Amino acid sequence: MISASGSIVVLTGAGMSAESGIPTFRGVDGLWEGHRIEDVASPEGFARDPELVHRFYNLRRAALNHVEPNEGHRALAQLERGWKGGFLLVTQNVDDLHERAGSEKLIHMHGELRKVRCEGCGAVLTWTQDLSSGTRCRACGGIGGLRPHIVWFGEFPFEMDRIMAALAKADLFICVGTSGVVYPAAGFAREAARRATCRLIEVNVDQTAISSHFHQHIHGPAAVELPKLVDSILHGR
Ligand code: BV8
Ligand code: ZN
Repeated sequence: MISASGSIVVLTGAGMSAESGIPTFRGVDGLWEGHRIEDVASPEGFARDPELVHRFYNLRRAALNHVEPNEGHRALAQLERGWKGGFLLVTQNVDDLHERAGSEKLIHMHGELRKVRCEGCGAVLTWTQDLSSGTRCRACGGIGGLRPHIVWFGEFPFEMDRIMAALAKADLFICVGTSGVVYPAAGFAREAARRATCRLIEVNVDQTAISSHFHQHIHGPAAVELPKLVDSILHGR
């Protein structure tokens, strides 16, 4: 499938965490408490009703205390450890299940639930509790400047240069559990496909908006299909 010195890029979306009990965005029809997620996860939404947005993230941050990585997360960590060539895992997810499963070569292109950023002093702080407009910044003591360290709709994703550089030299691109609706992540398959020798594999329980870019579509849940795929990559089965 790929030479042992080849480089692998993996992109994961909400379907990666579905079997850990974290609902996907399409699973809830893109709604939360009757609000469109694009409206809540946006700077405009935060300016309009900061407490609503804080509640949206406080509930999801608290939910992290009750979920565990699944066999899919563990399989990707095993692939990273066992692969001798280049490896990069890019996730659109803001949960910490990849790192808790042992992944290290990891980019959270849409930010992280367990981090907050101070608009006053720029500090990015690890944060596991609730956040509100009255919370004081541990770094500068300012109040009212803390926001989730999350990339909202209309904001620039993190580490795009590093991601595009990895895609430009990928020999294998694996896309797991994303509906391929949100850009620029949804465009990564097309980027990888620019390299004629790159093999593209999609792992999903459904067809997606980007399925046409892939050479292989593995139809099934990530926690079931990824351990088999990783085994075939590492042991050339
Ligand atoms: C940007 C953090 C400029 C927030 C997120 C009009 C047309 C095209 C684009 C746009 C447009 N208007 C605006 C845009 C740009 C916009 C965008 O794409 N909008 C969409 C809605 C049209 N994008 C942006 O604003 C981005 N920024 O464009 O800046 C720019 C552009 C280029 C270069 C530089 C700058 C910022 C987007 C980031 C928004 N933040 N997350 C939070 O989480 O609260 S996005 C959020 O939604 C997720 O992070 C994720 O990215 C996305 C949800 O998608 P998925 O992860 O795919 O999840 P989903 O539920 O959709 O699908 C789940 C899939 O899993 C399904 O396919 C399902 O079948 C599958 N599945 C389910 N169970 C399993 C499974 N698969 C395997 N196993 C299972 N068990
Ligand atoms: Zn501060």
